[in-house]
Parts: sequence; C-alpha cells; structure tokens
Amino acid sequence: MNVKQVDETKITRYILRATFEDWMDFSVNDVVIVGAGPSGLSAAYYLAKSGLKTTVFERRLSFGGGIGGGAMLFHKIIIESPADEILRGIGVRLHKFEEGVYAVDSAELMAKLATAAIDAGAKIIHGVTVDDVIFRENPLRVTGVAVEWTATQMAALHVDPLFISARAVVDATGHDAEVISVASRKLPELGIAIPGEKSAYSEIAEQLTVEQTGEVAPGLYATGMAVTEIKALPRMGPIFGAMILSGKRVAEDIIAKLNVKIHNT
Ligand code: 48F
Repeated sequence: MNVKQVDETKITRYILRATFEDWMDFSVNDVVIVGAGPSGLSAAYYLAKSGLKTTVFERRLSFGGGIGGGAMLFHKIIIESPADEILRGIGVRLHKFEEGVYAVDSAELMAKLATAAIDAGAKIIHGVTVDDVIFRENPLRVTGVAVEWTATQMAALHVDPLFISARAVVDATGHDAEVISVASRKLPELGIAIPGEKSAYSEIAEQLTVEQTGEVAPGLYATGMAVTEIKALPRMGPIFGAMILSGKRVAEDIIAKLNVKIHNT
C-alpha cells in the first residue's frame, strides 16, 4: 500500500479553501438552527429534506445535546409513539417495553439523527455559539444570527462576531432558550415573555411541547425544551419523543410559511 504524500502547506491550503467555500455559502440561508440536540437535528432533517438550505450552529464539538448524558448518565432514553416511526425510518433500533413505549441507545440516537440530517443536506458547524440575532423593521422581524467561536467566548476575549442571514431562525438551544432570551431582552418590541419551565409532569409535558412548538416572533421559532421555557410548560426528563416530534413540527411550520412567501412574490 502506497499512502499518498501530502505536504503540510497543502494540507493547510486545502483546509482553508474548503472551509471558506462553506462559510461563503452558508452566510445566507433559508433556515439557521441553533443547537444540534434532538429537536434541532430532527428539524434539520425535515427542513433539509424539503429542499430548504439549512445550517445548524452547535456550541459544542459534538452532536446530540442532552441525548448524550442519557438518563443520569445511563446510556438509554425512552421514546414513545409516534416518534418511534420517525426513528425506525432513520434506522434507530428500538427496544419495546409496551405498546408505544421503547428504550433506545443514546449513542445510536445521536449518531443516526445527525447522519440523517447531514445526508438530507443540512450543514452542521461545531464549536460556534450564537450570541445574538439580526433584525429588520417595517415589518419587525428576525433575519439572522450573530456567531462567534465558542472558544473565543470561553477565553472571554473581546472579539466581534460574524453575521449570518436566514429567512427563519430556530431556537433549539434547550432549557435556556438562549436565542429567544437574547431577542426578548434586546428587542422588547417583539413582545416575547420568558416565564420559564415548570417542574416535571411528563405525562402532559410531551403533548403540550409538541402542540406549542412554532413561531414566537416574526422569523424566530422555538423547538424542543426552548418551547417549555417560553410557554411555562412542565419538564419531562429522559423521554424524548416530544423533542423529535417538535423538531418535525417546527420544520413543517417553516416549510409552510416560506413556501407561502415564495408563492406571494
Ligand atoms: O439541550 P438540548 O438537547 O435541547 P433539546 O433539543 O432537547 C432537550 C433534551 O436533550 C433534554 C430534555 C428532553 O426531555 O429535557 O434536555 O431541546 O440541545 C441543545 C443544544 O444547543 C446547544 C447545546 O450545546 C446543545 O447541544 N446550544 C445551546 N446554546 C447554544 C447552543 C448557542 N447559543 N449557540 C449554539 N449552540
């Protein structure tokens, strides 16, 4: 076997060229999703599958958000119907306990959700934190995000961000609803309140989270635990059906909205 010889400078130049081609491309998007947890990855899968140009910015260097920790670090989480059908569709193996209730491996769920989103055409960028939104007036709407290296933020360096535009921005940041929080603080005219989630009541929380998923202000959408945070819903712990279904629902909302706009112009 002859291993191809590549000199160091070529490695550098190829990496820079490929990276900047990508950044030039996804500086303008149909949809930006903030957070590659279960709801963000599910949304990315459906949005990309519909043909919308979709970029996910994830603060960490990994996929899956809260999936990885499983339940108190046990490597299983619970999925209930009808989310099981979605997971079967992307090749996740389910261990059935009773009709409509399954356990899944956290590593398998993270890997296969991410693969499904990427294979559908979504771009996922790790190590980037979204710390603000872009807005326009008349009519008032969110039109993109400000991004910064997570490492820069961790080092507390004073560095200005870059800006990325999108026709729709999805907050999939989980319990902290970070994007919606910053928008509500800096743009009070959007009229977003953040009452915070309630204590656990899994039996009703799953249904409510899916039902209340959607647009929270023009151009700005919530999915996953960000929904419970802004709608004062109960938490549900290590049962993840609603996260997957919420991602699907926000994708359907955006697809419907953006398509309407396409027809109107
Ligand atoms: O927390 P996370 O998994 O959110 P989710 O999709 O799912 C919630 C469940 O994991 C679990 C639960 C279900 O019953 O209670 O908590 O709503 O994933 C959020 C992802 O967003 C990233 C974060 O690192 C995580 O991977 N994230 C958070 N803030 C930012 C961010 C930010 N400002 N910029 C980029 N990524």
